[in-house]
Amino acid sequence: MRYLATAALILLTACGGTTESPVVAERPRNIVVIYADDLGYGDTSAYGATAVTTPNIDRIAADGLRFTNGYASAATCTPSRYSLLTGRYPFRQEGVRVLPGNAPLIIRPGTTTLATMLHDAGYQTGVVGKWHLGLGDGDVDWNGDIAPGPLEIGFDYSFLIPATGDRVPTVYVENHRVVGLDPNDPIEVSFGDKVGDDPTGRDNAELLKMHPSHGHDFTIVNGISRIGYMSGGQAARWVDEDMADAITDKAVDFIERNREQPFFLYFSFHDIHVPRVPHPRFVGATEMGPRGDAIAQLDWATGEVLNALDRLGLADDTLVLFASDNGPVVDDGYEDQAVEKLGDHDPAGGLRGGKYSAFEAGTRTPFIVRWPARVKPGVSDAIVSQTDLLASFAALAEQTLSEQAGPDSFNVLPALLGESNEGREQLVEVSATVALRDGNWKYIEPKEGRAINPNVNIETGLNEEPQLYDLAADPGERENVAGANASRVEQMRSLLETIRTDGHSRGGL
Ligand code: NG6
Ligand code: CA
Repeated sequence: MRYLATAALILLTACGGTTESPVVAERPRNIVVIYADDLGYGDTSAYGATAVTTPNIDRIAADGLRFTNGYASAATCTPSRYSLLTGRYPFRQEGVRVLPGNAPLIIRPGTTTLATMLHDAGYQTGVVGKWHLGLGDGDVDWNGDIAPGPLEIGFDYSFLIPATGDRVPTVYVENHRVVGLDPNDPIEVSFGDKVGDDPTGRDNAELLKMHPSHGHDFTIVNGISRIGYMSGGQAARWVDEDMADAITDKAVDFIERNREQPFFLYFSFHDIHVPRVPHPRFVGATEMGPRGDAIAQLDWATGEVLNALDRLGLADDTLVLFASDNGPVVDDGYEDQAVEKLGDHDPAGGLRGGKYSAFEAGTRTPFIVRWPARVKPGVSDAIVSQTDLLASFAALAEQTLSEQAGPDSFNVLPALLGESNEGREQLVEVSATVALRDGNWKYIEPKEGRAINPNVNIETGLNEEPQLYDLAADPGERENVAGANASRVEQMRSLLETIRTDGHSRGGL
């Protein structure tokens, strides 16, 4: 732990030298990234929701800096997580898209990641929860050592939901091993031909406690049919109702075990992704059914982390970042009454689109930074991206990044700390197409496709014509002003092209 003695001195002098003046931490003792899944810009009371209250997330916001222009790099999970860890836009590498449950690790060992960088800076690094970046280097054997994975890209500890709650294998992986696996009941997984003879949602709907609305009709585990086939590993299979408790316990354990030294925890929720099966104690927490109750559960888990930090006396000097991997979706493939019980709740908080969409709700998410020792509470309109964490936290931890590292990661530390209202000037938003935000202008690259994804009932933002929106005048992206601004459209089209072909967007590379 190091403190900026000069800053403290200046502060002491400026405050008249009273002994009560706080010492200004140069870098946080600990860093905790709390990452929600599919939580929309408007899904927490911190961002205006009234149909659900999120006292713990609101506590982070009340004591921290709440961003109104904080972004994930993409409108789906894998690409956003890839960018968060590598500081690279998803299109820099082939195959960075929503992955099947048996996909190989897509971040190659040797890549600079948030975890390698913070590990080098002296933090004990851990990831707990949803991974969805692939494991192994091809044909992963779930019965042996599962590698490479997080431990090969900078994490000292991992406890994972390997892909998603709705994809097999439905088991936890701790470091290199499936937890609780009986070697006499080996796991087999397939995203092609059927393996084993477990019942499936397609053939045995009578066994289901939650029915799919689209897809999700393969192997049934815990009364819920998933994406992909799985056999074996009965003793290791998770119980969805206990998942939030299981991962929260591991996250709190990690904090407790590392209380004596600096740590970086990446705590990645399953909630509020489908299947939404909160623990019975959260059932009925809201009037919105499982989707709302999953938000209540996620808020509870957030509170458990905050309480652990309080209990250990670490809260003041721990930087907590709360964000989500992409925007909201109501029906994402199971009949869980999310549509029927939505009522007046607007998961997108007034933005257009949602998960999968090129419109703002696809990538603009809750984004809150709390670090009591240094960050003053407030609200910031600066444009910041999760892609920026690598460069920004490197600056914070005084680590020098190599030339190749984080080619799209900008050091927006002053904005993250509330010391400046300037974040990024430009930002790329990845979905089924690509969009560029430049200041308050938003350009969406033309692409053929359906205007609405009928399964999830979300506007995709796809259009064969270029789209340009003035987010200052038209935050809901209602009026396409491309026609009246041909030169701006051309300039943004060409800038986007350059960002892609150059292989980097950060200057000086
Ligand atoms: C889709 C799934 C959806 C969800 C998504 C990934 C179907 C019909 N839909 O293919 O339920 O799993 O992938 O979500 O299978 S994400 O948040 O991990 O990107
Ligand atoms: Ca997601």
